[in-house]
Amino acid sequence: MQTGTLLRADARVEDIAEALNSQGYAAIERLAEPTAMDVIAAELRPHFDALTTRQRRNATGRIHSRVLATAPQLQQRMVDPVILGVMDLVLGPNCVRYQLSSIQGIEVYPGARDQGLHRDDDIFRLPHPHPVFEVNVMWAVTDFTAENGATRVVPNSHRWPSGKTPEPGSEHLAAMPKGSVLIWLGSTWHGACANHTERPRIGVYAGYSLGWLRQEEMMYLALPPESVQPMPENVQRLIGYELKGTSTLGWLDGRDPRDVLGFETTEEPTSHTSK
Ligand SMILES: O=C(O)CCC(=O)C(=O)O
Ligand SMILES: [Fe+2]
Repeated sequence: MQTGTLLRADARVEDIAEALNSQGYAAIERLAEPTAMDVIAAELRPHFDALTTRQRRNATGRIHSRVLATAPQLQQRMVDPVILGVMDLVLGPNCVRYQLSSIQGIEVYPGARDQGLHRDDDIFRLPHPHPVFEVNVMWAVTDFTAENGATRVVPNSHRWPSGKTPEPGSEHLAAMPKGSVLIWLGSTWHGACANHTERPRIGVYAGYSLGWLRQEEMMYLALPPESVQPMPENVQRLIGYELKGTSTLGWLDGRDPRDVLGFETTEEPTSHTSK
């Protein structure tokens, strides 16, 4: 399997977005410090350890958006300026505000087999090709290697019509050191590789989508107001605690939900597109 190219951490967001739009994915080497990933690994550890054997289906442990409440370093990665800069360019044109659709911590244990290739946005059952409404990222919390279950992606597959499936061996391997991030369009075929090593592979998946679309996870239940109140304002907003249109989309009792909940609004949102 061919190894995908890694962009440098100082790459321009325009160039990252261009790679993403043209080949369906982009990977950025060490966008975050490896030590930040160690902090995230520690934040997530109790949640992974609490999974029962039955929950570790296909030798993979999955924890969900709820973990964000007790993971300040993970919160920071969700609003990484480079990631938001890319989302501004790719999702921004089709919505007033975009949002976090779901988060998953994914621990691929030794012995896990190849995850089947799939398109994440097929949960919406829209025929392909279609305009981009979802963009996903995977932070490498441990190194991602050919042996331990790195994600593989099928270049250019985001343009394929429904029903066309990948040829074996056509994938690119997103091998990347800890702290790197893989970004792919919701329509790009991909999946985790098998883990042939003795150690788990840990990644954090985050889905971003247009602010007028239903979120994959029930975010207001996973992260209710009392758990979101202590978070930074831009994280609260990304979870969905804001108006998603210019006046009424996402309102509560006819008002901005932030005002109703007593959430402090210090500044007009600038970190992602506001039309
Ligand atoms: O764990 C990975 O590398 C990919 C996971 C994935 O694609 C998914 O769960 O939808
Ligand atoms: Fe996926």
